Amino acid sequence: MFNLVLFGPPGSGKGTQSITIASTYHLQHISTGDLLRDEVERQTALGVEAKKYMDQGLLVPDEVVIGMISSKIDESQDARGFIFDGFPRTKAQAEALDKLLEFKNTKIDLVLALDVPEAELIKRLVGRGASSGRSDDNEEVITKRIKEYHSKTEPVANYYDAHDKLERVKGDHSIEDTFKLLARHIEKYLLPA
Ligand code: B4P
Repeated sequence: MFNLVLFGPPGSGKGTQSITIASTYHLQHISTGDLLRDEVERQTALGVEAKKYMDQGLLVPDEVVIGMISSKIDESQDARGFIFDGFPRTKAQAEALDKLLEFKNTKIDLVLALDVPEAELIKRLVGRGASSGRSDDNEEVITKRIKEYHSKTEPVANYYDAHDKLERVKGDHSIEDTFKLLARHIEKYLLPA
């Protein structure tokens, strides 16, 4: 089994790249952003709670996200491996993920951190907001999301660096060229399926 975390600030291209990585290497894609938006759309109790945070650019509480991930991993028993997109976003989530995977006799193999300048992040997210209508893609909320990233999520990179799992990749190239850079790291572990 090969398990990958795709890490980076909001708008760095985690979701965009995860889709291609998942299909190229046959990995099960788990995006906490997508899972949360699905709960919001279906107006479940979890979704109603999560929306309060997402609309403000804040992270959803750890216990909500960890519970959601745990059941998603359980649903995918036969996967070749997982690509975690947008998770973990706090040190508590990283520790919880290690425990969940250990219980399944597996672990995180590689963490790829996308590095994109802040002005480019804002430009991309404002652009996405204009076309998708996502409620968290307006300039005021984007600024809060980036602040939340620096205070709560960036320390997760140090956590994985201390475990020798982190590789930094420049994410301000085209979508195709960024994928090629990511693929170079992934293919040290597994080839396209
Ligand atoms: P997410 O859904 O994870 O979204 P994101 O960080 O905004 O975007 P991502 O990095 O995936 O960027 P994308 O590829 O879409 O999070 C949304 C919210 O959910 C969070 O704020 C939080 O409230 C909540 N949440 C999610 N996970 C959580 C967790 N674990 N704990 C707590 N709360 C959680 O790219 C963005 C745009 O850029 C797109 O329009 C794309 O087309 C464009 N783009 C991508 N790559 C490009 C490139 N190379 N060049 C030009 N444009 C590019």
